[in-house]
Amino acid sequence: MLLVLFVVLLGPRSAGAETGHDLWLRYQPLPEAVRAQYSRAIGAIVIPLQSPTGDAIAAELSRGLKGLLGREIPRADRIESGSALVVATSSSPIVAALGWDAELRAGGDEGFVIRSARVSGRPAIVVASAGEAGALYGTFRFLRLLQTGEPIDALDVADRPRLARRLLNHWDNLDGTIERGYAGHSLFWPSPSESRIVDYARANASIGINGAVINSVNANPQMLTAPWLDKAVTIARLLRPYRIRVYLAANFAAPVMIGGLKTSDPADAAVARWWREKADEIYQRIPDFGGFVVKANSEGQPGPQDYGRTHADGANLLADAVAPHGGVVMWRAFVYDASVDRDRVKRAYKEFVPLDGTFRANVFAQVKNGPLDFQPREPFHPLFGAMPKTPLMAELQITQEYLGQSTHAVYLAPMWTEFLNADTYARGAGSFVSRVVDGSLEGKRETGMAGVANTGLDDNWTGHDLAQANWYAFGRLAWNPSLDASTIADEWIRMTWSADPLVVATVRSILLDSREAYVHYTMPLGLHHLIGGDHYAPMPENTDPRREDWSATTYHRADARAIGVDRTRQGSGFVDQYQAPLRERWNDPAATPDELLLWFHRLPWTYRMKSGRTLWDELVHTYTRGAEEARGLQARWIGLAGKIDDERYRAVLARFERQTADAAAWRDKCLGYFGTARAAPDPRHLLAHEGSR
Ligand code: GCV
Repeated sequence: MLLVLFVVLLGPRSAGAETGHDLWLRYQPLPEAVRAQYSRAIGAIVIPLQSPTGDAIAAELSRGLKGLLGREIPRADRIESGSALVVATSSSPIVAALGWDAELRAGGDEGFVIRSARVSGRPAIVVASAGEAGALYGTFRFLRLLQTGEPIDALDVADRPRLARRLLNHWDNLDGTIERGYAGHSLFWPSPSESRIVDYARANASIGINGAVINSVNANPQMLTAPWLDKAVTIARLLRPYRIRVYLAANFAAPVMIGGLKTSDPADAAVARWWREKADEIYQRIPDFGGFVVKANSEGQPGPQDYGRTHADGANLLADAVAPHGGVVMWRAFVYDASVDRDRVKRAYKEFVPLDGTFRANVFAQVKNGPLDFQPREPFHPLFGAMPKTPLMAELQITQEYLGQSTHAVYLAPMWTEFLNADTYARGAGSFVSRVVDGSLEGKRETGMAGVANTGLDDNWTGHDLAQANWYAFGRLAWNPSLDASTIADEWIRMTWSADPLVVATVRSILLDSREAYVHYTMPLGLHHLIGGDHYAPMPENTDPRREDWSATTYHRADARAIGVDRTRQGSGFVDQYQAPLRERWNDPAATPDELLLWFHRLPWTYRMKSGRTLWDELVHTYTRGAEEARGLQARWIGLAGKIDDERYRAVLARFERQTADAAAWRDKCLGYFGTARAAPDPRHLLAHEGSR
């Protein structure tokens, strides 16, 4: 095991204002002693790769080493004297001579090794891969070793991604606005911001992201017309050296809306031809195009059901169009048609499970982590483990739509690892969601994870400086879903803030505690969707006139007697969408963990909790605790004054001040509302939910 060298950067950075633009690729000068040690090992750089990716590797190494070591490292064609860093693929004679061929082939095009070796009789560090993508990822991994102060004298690192498709989904509209975006306008639209896109690509490549859906799933059909495809071509050109493929969200009604056809019925031959020709046209312009994501028959979007066809009919139509080019279709399972079931969280399972086995091989069902909609806490989506014949792409939300947006510090890795480590029991104990997603449970080769991006044109990309950690963590987990939240946090902090142990420990503790604090002061004990249309402020009283399932009252049903939703067998029966023993466990309030209690159960205020408190007292306790925890996060941040740069310190502090105030507001609003419901029921409110019990 490598021992971490203590690299203490003394005091805050002095030169230049910190905007946060550099993310975790800041490449700040290392302490003198470490610099000297690293410099000895890297006398020259040898990169025998003549290609755009080779150029990107060279540029990154030059930038990174210059920043970290404070000097230019010369490029050389071969190792002549001293020691060198070599970045190469199997096709290079240097790598061929090392005899690593079989190992590199096994690691695939994206895998790599970083090893101390002897090349031409001289000491070298060799970053090698079967393919250029692996050489790129290995380069960033090597730079991370330096950034985090690891020793590099006896390197032996080998890694490869566990998932094949590691994508960001941008909900970017063609007018430049971003649906659920909280960090400025789009990088892509209405015109690509070219230099920002290159930096975006660098950041993504550094964490292994290899695809981007560049327009919103609420897809404007114009995206598939020539003027917009031209812009997609530009974006693809900028991303390509960094091995990031462009994908597009497609509007299912495009044949009618832009194609001049009378129908978009998937059974219509002219419609099939239209999609084939459209795919051919796209591939002609973007040869490495990844494929389509489709939101169909969901929240008003068109889809195959408009013609009496199934989701599989629709997905297969597009899948056949991209198949000759090696493309895929990611068909979203975010459907909640009210006619399917009274309980919204049951609907996707009811629609999709019967279709398992009917999708083409190049179709993913893209499934959100939870069955409702990116709430602060949900049980895992019951589709994981329930569609063994269909590749499932997990969809996580990096942008904090329901988690304080760009105002609250909420590190999402603990939430995502909770999801990935959940046991579906689909093939007995140990059938973790991560094993469904990485394909190992059912022997699947098509694997992937999509993250709804939190990036925008704000200087620091993500609005809140600490929200950069969520982008970083998503990439790391898509690469390896078994990583833990704390390890990821440490890497990110050292590269983004400082290696000062106090800073690392403080920021780590803030990050790791932040999600649970957020749950405590907003939606504890399994409560969910206590919001209005802005998805930010507390609004437990929200009764949406448009749809019952957009109301908050539907999801807590608080009255004088009880609170929560009965999803047991006596209630909506949602528990039975899970495998045994989960269904039995969650059917029984005594066996259900407190965190999910009111998700599955409707319980009287006097219900005795595991703590010995009544349910009402527990709710008071948890909201009060959450608001205190928010204040505690702020206090910990204040302890960093003078230890980090002033710009980011102040920017984050201002947000913590708002977060603390918001947390108190959540506590007061929710306890006030539930306290009133408990004491004096509003009869209209009771009537509204009578039928849904
Ligand atoms: C892109 C939620 C969000 C919508 C989003 C939708 C989806 O409902 O509030 O903004 O639409 O999820 O995932 O399709």
